[in-house]
Amino acid sequence: MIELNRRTFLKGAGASGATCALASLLPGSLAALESKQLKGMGKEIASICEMCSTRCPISARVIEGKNVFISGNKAAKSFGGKVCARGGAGHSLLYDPQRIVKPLKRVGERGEGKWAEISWDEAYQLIADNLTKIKQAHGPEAVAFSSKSGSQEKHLFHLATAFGSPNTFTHASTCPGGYEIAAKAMFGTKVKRDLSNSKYIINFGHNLYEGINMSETRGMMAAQMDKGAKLVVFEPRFSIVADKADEWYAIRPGTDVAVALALCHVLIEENLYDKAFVERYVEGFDAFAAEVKAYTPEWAETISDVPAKDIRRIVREYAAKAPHAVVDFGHRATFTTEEFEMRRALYAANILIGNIERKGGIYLGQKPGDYNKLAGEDVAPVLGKPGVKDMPKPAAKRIDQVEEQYAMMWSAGGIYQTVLDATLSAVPYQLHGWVMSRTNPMQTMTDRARVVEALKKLDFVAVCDVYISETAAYADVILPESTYLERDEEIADKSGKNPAYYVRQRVVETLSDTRPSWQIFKDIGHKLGLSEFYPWENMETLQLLQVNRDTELLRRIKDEGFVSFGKPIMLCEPKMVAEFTKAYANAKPADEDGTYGSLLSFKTPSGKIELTSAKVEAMAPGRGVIKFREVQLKKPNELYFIQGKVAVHTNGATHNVPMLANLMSDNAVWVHPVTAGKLGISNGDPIRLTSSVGTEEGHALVTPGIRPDTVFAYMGFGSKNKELVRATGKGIHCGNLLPHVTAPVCGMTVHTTGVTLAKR
Ligand SMILES: Nc1nc2c(c(=O)[nH]1)N[C@H]1C(S)=C(S)[C@@H](COP(=O)(O)OP(=O)(O)OC[C@H]3O[C@@H](n4cnc5c(=O)[nH]c(N)nc54)[C@H](O)[C@@H]3O)O[C@H]1N2
Ligand SMILES: Nc1nc2c(c(=O)[nH]1)N[C@H]1C(S)=C(S)[C@@H](COP(=O)(O)OP(=O)(O)OC[C@H]3O[C@@H](n4cnc5c(=O)[nH]c(N)nc54)[C@H](O)[C@@H]3O)O[C@H]1N2
Ligand code: SF4
Ligand SMILES: [Mo]
Repeated sequence: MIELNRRTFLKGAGASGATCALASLLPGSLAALESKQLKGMGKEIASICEMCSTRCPISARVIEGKNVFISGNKAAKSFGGKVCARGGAGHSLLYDPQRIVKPLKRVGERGEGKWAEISWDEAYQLIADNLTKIKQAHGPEAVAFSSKSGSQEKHLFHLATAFGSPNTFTHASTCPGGYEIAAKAMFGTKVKRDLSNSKYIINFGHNLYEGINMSETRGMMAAQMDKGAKLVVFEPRFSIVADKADEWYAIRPGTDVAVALALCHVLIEENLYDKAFVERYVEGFDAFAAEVKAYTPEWAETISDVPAKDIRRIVREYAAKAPHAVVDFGHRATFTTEEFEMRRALYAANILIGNIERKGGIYLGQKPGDYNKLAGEDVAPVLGKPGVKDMPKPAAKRIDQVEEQYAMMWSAGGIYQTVLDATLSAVPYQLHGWVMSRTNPMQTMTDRARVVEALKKLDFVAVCDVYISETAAYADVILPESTYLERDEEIADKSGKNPAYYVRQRVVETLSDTRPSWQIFKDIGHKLGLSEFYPWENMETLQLLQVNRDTELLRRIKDEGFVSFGKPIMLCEPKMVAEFTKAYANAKPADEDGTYGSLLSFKTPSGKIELTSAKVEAMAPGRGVIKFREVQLKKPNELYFIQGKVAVHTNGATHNVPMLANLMSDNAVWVHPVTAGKLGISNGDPIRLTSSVGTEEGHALVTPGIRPDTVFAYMGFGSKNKELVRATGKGIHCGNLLPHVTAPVCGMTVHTTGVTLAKR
């Protein structure tokens, strides 16, 4: 048994800081070469990035068994054949000597940092013994299972269901839940934005030039740079998107809903909305129009500080570009407790100009089966869905009570933070165990202290990660997953306007003693005596079942990495429909107006877009119609504390990756000069932020690029876990300042709060 402590981790870790640069990764004889000269050497393997959950298609160059360079897969055109800085740093994670490469068992107190390396079999046994003990004493529902969405989630949740627990959670309630649920309420499904073809983009705090999604980021760049699209940004600070915008308005945090409703008010008042579209496709317009009558731009100005005359002018400009214009519905939907109303108001401003299934607007996307039906022939293969029939249905109710309170929350996503309520307050019943993968709630859930308390109280905690994350530091067992560059996963559907598939495949041989999630959770299933739920052998078997044993297709997807089928189609774009019907002889005939407008329908109770929803009204009385409600995000004497992504890091995940830690390891707190002046704070001064739940110490970045009543920090920094040595204690820990709050209807956590600022 060896004890791992900070020194052991550092030992041999010559590659802290920047030293995991290209040269140190290369086989000796190649070390002197520049990256450009590597072209044509070794081989390129197509796969999928996992430096963030955008999962862009990549091409990884491997020379003498080592991955030396990662670029975008050129077959995936909308991604521009590029990766972002984080995607380009994948091998820095892969070859980081501080990665965990052996299962670890806690040998000290929780969080004390004393670990012993154990074998996989011992780790599985430990987990199986503890889970069985909990199941026998309290029922299987007393164990929660959580994972960021993706392949890991599928395998972990399969285990949860086989084990009998209904309590499965993704990151949904900390990120996309708000806009996904709003879309479900209005369109009956998730929707996508066609930024690259947009002529006018209105953006409420979607910082795509730092919160990167390669396809959308490049789409917006193309719209702005190549096609002259106008971009208007509402953001409390001068973010990179604000910097690249034609107009920036420093909106008061949490008041976006007022401006969005005022946009709708002007569209209706000035008759700028698309009446024919509304008539044909929209349910509940009258009730909505009656409600937004009160939401004048002058009213919105008093709430948001956005000038009324600008709101009116922007609406006119936006309507003039309709339907090839869009109000971006954002991504991280955690600004306030009124996310459900805000995101619905943003969708409403799109619906009113009839930009649905139009270029530069919003679209629903084409799945292979539906696409084939439209084309009248099998253009794209339809993948099989390997699964197990007759999975047991867990007997207990979920701890987040999605069935009653939050009926619209994706049942798989759930209200993640209720794990804390169930653990600490037995609401609605007591949890005893938590198994998690690829999630770091200590950084990302809010109220760090409460997460620590919960982890200390549980009988058993198992974490699967690539590092000893802040959360993993409190586990009983840590399972080291192989990085994405070392593992195979299922083929994934990446369809947009036309069907597409891509696949993650191993780029290099697995280093040391790590395993992929699918194997880890399958092995644990066997140890728990649940073998009947695992009729498949390995990932290859699963992939073969997916392609219905069409090995040719599997080979093609693996070789090309990203394979798209057919022509892009948007149902209400006459030109696209004309090209589509020309290409496919048996295609459904177009309507008289040359579109597929008659095929556009929605999976809502009325079959229309529900601007007002009886279903929502029944579920949450008073919320059927989109309404403004005042929220209190801070006390009068406090400053708003807001956060955002930085281009070179991912959430609470990459701060220990050598190349990225070297690029940025600290997050100064943005403070307006007037606010700083009043408090005697100069640029670079040590400062302290105090909220209702925590205190953080850092440094000030004095800048006019933020509202005087607001402070900002990039998230994910300031780890308090000593094993994450390149990140420990550097900067402000955002999650430690945020109280535990759950928004109604959508169940979102809230990442805005009040703080006081002082010089240290
Ligand atoms: N204060 C504050 N909190 C926030 C946000 C904010 O802006 N401010 N943003 C929210 C948003 S938008 C999101 S999406 C969430 C994200 O929060 P999480 O869902 O917790 O996800 P990440 O922080 O991206 O990564 C979690 C863990 O995955 C590990 N990991 C990386 N690769 C792998 C792998 O291949 N296998 C395994 N098993 N583990 C891996 C990382 O080491 C890390 O510990 O945070 C939310 N929380
Ligand atoms: N480089 C990088 N790219 C990423 C990620 C990453 O961690 N790093 N994470 C990925 C993930 S998980 C996600 S969800 C997306 C997130 O993408 P975004 O949603 O764009 O991400 P954020 O930076 O969290 O938030 C956007 C902006 O909202 C502003 N803001 C805060 N409060 C308010 C408010 O009340 N109103 C308005 N209008 N603006 C406000 C912040 O200042 C910030 O600039 O990015 C993805 N891409
Ligand atoms: S946005 Fe960057 S880090 Fe995220 S998947 Fe794409 S290339 Fe990788
Ligand atoms: Mo996110």
